[in-house]
Amino acid sequence: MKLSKYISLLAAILLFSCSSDDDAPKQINETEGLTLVQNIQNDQHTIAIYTKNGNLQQGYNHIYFQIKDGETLIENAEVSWMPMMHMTNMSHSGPHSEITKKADTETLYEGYIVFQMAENDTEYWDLTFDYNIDNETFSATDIIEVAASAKKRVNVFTGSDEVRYILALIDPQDPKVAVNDMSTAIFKMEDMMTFPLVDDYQIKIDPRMPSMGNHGSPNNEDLFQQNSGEFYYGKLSLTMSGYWKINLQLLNAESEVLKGEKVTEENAASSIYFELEF
Ligand SMILES: [Cu+2]
Repeated sequence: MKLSKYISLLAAILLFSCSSDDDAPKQINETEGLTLVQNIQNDQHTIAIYTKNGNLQQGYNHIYFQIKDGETLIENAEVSWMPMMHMTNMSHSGPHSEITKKADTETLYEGYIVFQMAENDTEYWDLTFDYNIDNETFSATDIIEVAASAKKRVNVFTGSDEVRYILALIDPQDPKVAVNDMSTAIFKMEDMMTFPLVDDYQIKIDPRMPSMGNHGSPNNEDLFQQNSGEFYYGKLSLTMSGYWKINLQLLNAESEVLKGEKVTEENAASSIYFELEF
């Protein structure tokens, strides 16, 4: 912090601490800008789940929640969660992060879940929270609604290495006519419950507009990982609004193509892709 800023902050603190009736507890709304998805309850607590748009959908979801004991918001819970899809002949989980407290908040927990499938008439997801508050353990489970996404945001496929992969679009959430920051996550399906992030791969991108002669765009940058255990980042150039197909190729650490094809005169699209429309 710059010295001048520090001094004005100090002045502000002095000014406020001198004012007489400042004893009321601070009412900070840490869920501002978020929309309630639903509450999951047990005998003791209500877990209020939030996202930006108030929905959960197939693909990557950044999820926030608060744990309430009556009107009190719990600040010191240690939480893990488990999404489960109950299909007619088996159950499986999906890629999900650890839970952390959102930076600069007291009561807001956050993480992400990638739902690789949407619910349907007979198959559904539920979400379990297991948590610990002052050495007491609790659990809460309920069914959640996971709608199909209108545009393709997640690819599930077997690579040429016979490994099952889940490739999810994270950004851009709000694409612009510009060179957009793009990010994705790649997970390996180890078993029905275990989906570790994959390191040291590469994702080639080729955005095209199928409705306009399948033209592309300049200045795209393929996606790489900066550090292991992280997402993959690159640049996505969108030269006009409308429907874009982001053709993908997944390459391993040896730069061997595991899945996806180059777009050519003869081949209009890759077998793995994301879709955007804006
Ligand atoms: Cu499923």
